[in-house]
Amino acid sequence: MKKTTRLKQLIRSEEIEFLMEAHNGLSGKIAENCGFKGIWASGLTISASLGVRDNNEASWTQVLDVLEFMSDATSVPILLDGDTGYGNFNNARRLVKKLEQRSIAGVCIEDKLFPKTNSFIKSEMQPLANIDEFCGKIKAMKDSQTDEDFVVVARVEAFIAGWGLEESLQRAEAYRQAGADAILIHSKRSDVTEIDAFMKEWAFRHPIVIVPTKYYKTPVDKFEELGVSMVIWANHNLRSSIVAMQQTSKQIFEQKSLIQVEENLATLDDVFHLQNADELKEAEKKYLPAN
Ligand code: SPV
Ligand code: MG
Repeated sequence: MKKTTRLKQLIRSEEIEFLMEAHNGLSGKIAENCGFKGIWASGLTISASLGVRDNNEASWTQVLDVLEFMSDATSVPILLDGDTGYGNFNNARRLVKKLEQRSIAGVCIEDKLFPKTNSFIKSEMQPLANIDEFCGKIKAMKDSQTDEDFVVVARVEAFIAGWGLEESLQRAEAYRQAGADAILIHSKRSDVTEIDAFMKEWAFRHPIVIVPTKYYKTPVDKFEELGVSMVIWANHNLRSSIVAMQQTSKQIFEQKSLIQVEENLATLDDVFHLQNADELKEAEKKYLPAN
């Protein structure tokens, strides 16, 4: 089945589904090997892993290069965090074309202005996109996809920017009518109250995606009860790798020895396995001269 069709099915399925964050081919493979049915290519973690900020400092073609590795390394669908679409409707529809060429299953765009700022930094000062302009962007993206199952998720940042329920609902409904396949409603509260209120008013109109980074203490049962379609664990592979790398670097630096760290690391065989080294061994037998 096509990756696009798979993602569309996940979003529309009766059951709650989960996407795991990845930011390169390796983390994508790890997420897939653990059983995740789809991957969130996070703007925050791709930028952080490149050593830059989540302010569109990495160009969109640099992000595409990362995605190409991620897509080649995995077989589950990838939903790209496409920020604001990297410009106006014209930039966003060209993005769709380039994502389709790389077998990326869908893209999420948020209703802020380019260059964006991460939702958890100075969020109340962040200007939102004009609703009509954003709807035009969604329509242009949907009109330009050549695969009918390519997914466009529209992300509402109204709660993040300090607007209330009414503004969030108005935007979500406008984006639904513009043709978005799902709405991502984001909240920076440490409890689920905004999402709860939104879901009750929304009343199962269209699939809803959430990112519970800040309200992580809320059990998944609650999201199910509210009728959430998809949950994104948005940055946890990157954050866990930061802790692991900091500990390892520190230990090796201080001890000038590998003795203490060795047993806590993935083995080299683990690395070769993740790189699918065995396949190359087999191919060499088949394609290289025998002597
Ligand atoms: C990301 O993972 O880059 C996101 C989610 O957009 S958040 O960081 O919560 O804004
Ligand atoms: Mg992001």
